[in-house]
Amino acid sequence: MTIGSTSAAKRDGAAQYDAVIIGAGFSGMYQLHLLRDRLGLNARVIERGDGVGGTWYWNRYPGARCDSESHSYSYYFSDELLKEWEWSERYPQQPEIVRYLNFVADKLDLKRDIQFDTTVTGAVYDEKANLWRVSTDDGETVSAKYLITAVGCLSSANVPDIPGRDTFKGKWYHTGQWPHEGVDFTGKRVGQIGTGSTGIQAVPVIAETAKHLTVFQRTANYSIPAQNHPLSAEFKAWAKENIDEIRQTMRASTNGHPFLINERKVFDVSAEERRKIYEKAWEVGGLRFRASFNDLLLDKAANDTAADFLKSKIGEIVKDPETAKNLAAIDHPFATKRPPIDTGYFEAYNRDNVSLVNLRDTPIVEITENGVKTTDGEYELDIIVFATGFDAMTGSLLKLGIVGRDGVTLNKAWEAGPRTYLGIQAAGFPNMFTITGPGSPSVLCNMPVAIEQHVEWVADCIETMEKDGIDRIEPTEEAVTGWVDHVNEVANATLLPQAGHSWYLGANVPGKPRVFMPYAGGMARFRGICDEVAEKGYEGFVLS
Ligand code: N01
Repeated sequence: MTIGSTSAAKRDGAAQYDAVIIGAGFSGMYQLHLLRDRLGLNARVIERGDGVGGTWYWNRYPGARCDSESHSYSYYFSDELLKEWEWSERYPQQPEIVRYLNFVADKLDLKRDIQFDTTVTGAVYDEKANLWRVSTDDGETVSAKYLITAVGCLSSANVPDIPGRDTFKGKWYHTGQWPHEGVDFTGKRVGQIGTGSTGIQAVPVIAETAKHLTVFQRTANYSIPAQNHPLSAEFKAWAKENIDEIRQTMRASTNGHPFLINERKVFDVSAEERRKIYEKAWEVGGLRFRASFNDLLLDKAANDTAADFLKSKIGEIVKDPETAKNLAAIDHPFATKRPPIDTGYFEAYNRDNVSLVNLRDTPIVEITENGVKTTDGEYELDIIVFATGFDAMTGSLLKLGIVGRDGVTLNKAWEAGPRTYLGIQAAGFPNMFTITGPGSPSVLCNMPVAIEQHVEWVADCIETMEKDGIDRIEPTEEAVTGWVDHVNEVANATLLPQAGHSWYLGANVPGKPRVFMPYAGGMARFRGICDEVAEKGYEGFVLS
C-alpha cells in the first residue's frame, strides 16, 4: 500500500472517511477535488495502479491514442488548467494523456489522498451504521458514508477463453493490460485478434517492426482517417482564447464533442452533393464524419449512403482485391458500433508483412503451442495480441464485491442486466454513486464531458445532503424501472441496437445479459433531465 502523504495518513487515522472513491482516472480525480476542496469533506481514493490515469494508465498498447480531439479531451471546470496545459497533436497519445492527468493531480495536490497499488476486494453497506465498509487487498477495511465508483466503462479486459490459450509457448498480451516496459515486435511473427478501435490503432504500428503481422478479423469494421497532425501555434492560441465558446459547444452537443451535428438530412441533398460532403468529411477526418447529417443513426437508408461511401474507400485504398473484399464485408450500419478512427489502418494491408484472416469464413478452432489454428490451418506465431475489448460498463463494477441493503449483491441485483436511475444510483445501494454508470451517456459521449457532469451532479447532491442533514439517498424501484425503460426506448428509436454483436449490448462477453447499456438520448438532454431531477428535490430518489 502506498499512501500519498503522511498528512493524509494522520488525518485519516480513524480509517473513517466521508467518502471513498474507487479509481483515480478522470472521474475519481475530479470527484476527490470537489469533495475535498469544495465541500471540505474527508475523502480517500483507492486506486489499483501505481499512478493516476485509470483507463489511460493501463491501455499502453502500440498506437494508443484518444479519438477525441485533444483540446476537448480536458477538464473544462478550470480555465487556469486549460490555459496552463498545452496539447501537442490533434489527438493526444496515451503517454501525453497520462502526463496531463499527472499535471492536474499535482496542480490540485490530489495524490496525497490517493492510495495507490491497492485493489478493492469488497464494499458492504452496513445499514445500522449507515456506512460503506470497503475492504482492500492489503487487508485493510475503511468506512465511509458515501461510496463513489469511478472505475471507468472500458477497464475490465475481455480475454476470450479460446481453447488451448494457456498452451501457447510464445507471449500473449491484452491491449488493456499492456506491459509498462513495452513489447518488442522486431523480427517476430505476430497475430492480432480483434479489429475494434484498439486493434485498428495497433495494426499499423505493430506492422512497422514485426516480421509478419496476421490480423484475425471476426467482424469487419468501418474506419475513418484521423488526419492527425501537430497542433499549430495559431490553433493552440485559439483554443485558449475561446474556452467559453468551446465549453458551450461541447455542452450543447449530443456527443459532448466540440462540434455540433449538422441539421441537414441525408436525402435533403443530391447524390452528388452528398458525395462531396462525405469526401470533405473524410479529408477533415475523425469523429466529425458522423456529424455530416443528423439522420445517420435514425434512418437505415440514410445510413447506407455513408456505409457505401466508407466501404468504397476501403476498395480504393487496399490493393489486394480479396483482402479489400474481406475488410469491406461489414455487416452492421455505420456508427452502430463505436466507429474507429485510424492512422494508416487500411494502408497497412498493402505491406508485404501484413495479412488478414477472415474468421467468418475460417473461424478459430484453438490456440496451439505454436500459434492460432483456424478451420483453414495453423498460423505459427511468436506473439499473440488480444485486441478483444472489454467487459464494458458493468465488468469493473461487478468485480468490486458490492453488497447493498439486506445483503443483496450488485451482481444479484443486476443479473438480468444493469438497472440504474440516471446511470448514477441503483435501488438497494444507498449513498452509492456510479460515475458514468450504465444508463448514462458516458461511452456515447466525449468522456470528460460526461464525467464532469456526473461528478458535479454527485458533488451538488452530497452538498445538499450534508447541509440539510440527510443521511441517505437511494432511488425508488419505480424510478429505476422508468429510467431503464427510457434508456431502451431512446436506443430503440435509433439504429444502434442493430449491431447485434456490439459491446454496447454486452454481446461481446459470453453469458452477459443483452441490454443496451449507455444512454442514447444525447448528453445535452441528459444534463437537462439530471438538473430537473435535482431542482425538483431529487425526484425519484428517497432521501431520509
Ligand atoms: O474493443 P471492441 P476495443 N475471437 O470490443 C474481436 C474505446 N476505445 O478495445 O466485433 C475473435 O470494440 C471483436 O470482434 P466482434 C472505444 O469506445 C477508445 O477495440 O465481437 N475476435 C472486435 O473486433 C471502443 O469502442 C479509444 O466480432 C474477437 C474486437 O475483438 C472501445 O474502447 C481507443 C473475439 C474487440 O473490439 C473498445 O474498443 C480505443 C474472439 N473470441 C478504444 N472476441 C479512444 O480513442 C472479441 N473479438 C478514446
